[in-house]
Amino acid sequence: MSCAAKKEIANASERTFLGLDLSTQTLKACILNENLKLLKEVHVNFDSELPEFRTTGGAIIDKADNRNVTVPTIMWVKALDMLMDKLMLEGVDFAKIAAVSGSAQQHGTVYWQKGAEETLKNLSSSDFLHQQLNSSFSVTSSPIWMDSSTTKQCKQLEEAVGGPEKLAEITGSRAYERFSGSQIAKIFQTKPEAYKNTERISLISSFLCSIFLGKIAPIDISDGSGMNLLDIHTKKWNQTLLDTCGPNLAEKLGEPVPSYSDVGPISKYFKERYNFNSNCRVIAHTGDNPASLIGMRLYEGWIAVSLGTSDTAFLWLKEPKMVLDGHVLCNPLDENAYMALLCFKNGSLTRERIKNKCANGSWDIFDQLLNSTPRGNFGNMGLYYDIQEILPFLQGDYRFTKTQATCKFTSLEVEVRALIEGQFIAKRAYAEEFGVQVGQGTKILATGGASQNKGILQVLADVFNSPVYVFKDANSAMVGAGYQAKHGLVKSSMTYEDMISNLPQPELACEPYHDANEIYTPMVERYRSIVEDLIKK
Ligand code: ADP
Ligand code: XUL
Repeated sequence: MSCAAKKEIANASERTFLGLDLSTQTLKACILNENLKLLKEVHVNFDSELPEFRTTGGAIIDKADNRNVTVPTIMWVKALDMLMDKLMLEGVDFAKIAAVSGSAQQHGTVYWQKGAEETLKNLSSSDFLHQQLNSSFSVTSSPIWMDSSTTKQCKQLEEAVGGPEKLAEITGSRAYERFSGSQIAKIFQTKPEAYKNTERISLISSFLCSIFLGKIAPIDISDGSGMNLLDIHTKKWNQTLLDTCGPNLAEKLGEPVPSYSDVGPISKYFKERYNFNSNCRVIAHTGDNPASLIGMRLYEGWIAVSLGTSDTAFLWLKEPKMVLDGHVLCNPLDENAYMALLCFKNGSLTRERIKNKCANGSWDIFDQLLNSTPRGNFGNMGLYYDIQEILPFLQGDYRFTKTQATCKFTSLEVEVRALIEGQFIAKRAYAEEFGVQVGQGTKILATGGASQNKGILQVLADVFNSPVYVFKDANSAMVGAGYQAKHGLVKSSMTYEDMISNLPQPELACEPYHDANEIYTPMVERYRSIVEDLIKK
């Protein structure tokens, strides 16, 4: 037994928790203390710190067919090596970490080559992870959530169970191109040899967990419900759907587990290389949206709006609700509950494009332009989809004056407001399908990179006719993973509510103007009819 193995983790008041978020553009990590206070935070940006992989916004979009979007899996491993070194440089005492959990961009899949689990178990602590895992992937580029190349496989999944409604009833969603089931089916159909050589398939979250665990980690039920394969009622894989994707898939996926499960001790590699304690536990990792739900401590009556690379909106659901536009996922905190999720692909990167075009690349100028136009934008509306959008399934820019379609707005400030209003009007329209009634005591909790922008938050408050709140520690997915690390460890003696009861409350950022409802309710109606017409074309 090594020295580290003999050591007890420091007493409860000194122990810490490690939370990670492998998001689209960065890998982030934080250290929380026993009271869940943020002690340290580090990150690795993929584009700027790992330029050899040539990603843009953390992804590689195929030039010949922009529906194919992937990431070299080994880039994430290399980013983890760098992240661990940064934590070390920050003086983190790894021996005090009592538990680790993580979150990751949802839906993307990792294909472990035959023999990879053996490699994971026997990693040498004197070398970097990326040097040792370089040939562990049977498919070297992981398809990620931005991919939309699997329309054919989506149809096959829906047909297998009797149509989109039936699939949504079973799995919480009709078939979506980025969901893992159709992505796995595409790999089986287009790279049968690679599929055959695949020992296990992980989600990006369970892949990250596997590295900490030193063996293949189970998929958690919350991220697992973003695959179109899991029965969200029984929390088991649906065999018909597995069979539609490829042979022996149950074996390759392994049994799903509740999101707060303690899945084992930290691996030998981390003990030897970083001096983690033998008693440090690894808690299942989950998707970034479920982790954000944990980090934002959502109560009933709240809607979370995350403004990251993708924009998402989510809420706690007591019961599943069948909708065709949107998703129902298993809840990461409570096995009997669910969460509703809406995802919009064209979030921050589209805002950045319009900022570069209209505001000289400056968020300050962008805000000045936004604030110089009135609510309702003189009746102008814009829909901007740089890449194939999910809700609605459209691509391209669409501009409308009060009366008709137009190819150009009269000024830069009108364009800026049209973008931001259009993005939030869409969120409200789809949220209403989940039964959300805006302005009826609803409160919005904003997070993600763009939630630091007051001008953008004011439009959010107005469109939803609801106050908008933010947390000081903006990265809710990373912090949520840290909370889950503690929750997974202490759940038998303490409820999640008790665990978070002393944390600071969210702060009010903006309130809606008195005329907000009058202006935006008709615009939501107009948005619905514009989208209906565009989809028919
Ligand atoms: P992800 O977790 O998906 O990688 P983040 O939540 O970290 O993304 O958000 C990153 C995005 O935040 C950037 O792409 C950037 O466009 C946006 N952002 C950063 N600062 C601002 C700002 N002041 N106003 C609007 N957007 C911002
Ligand atoms: C959710 C989705 C994205 C990713 C990346 O369905 O596709 O939000 O999780 O953040």
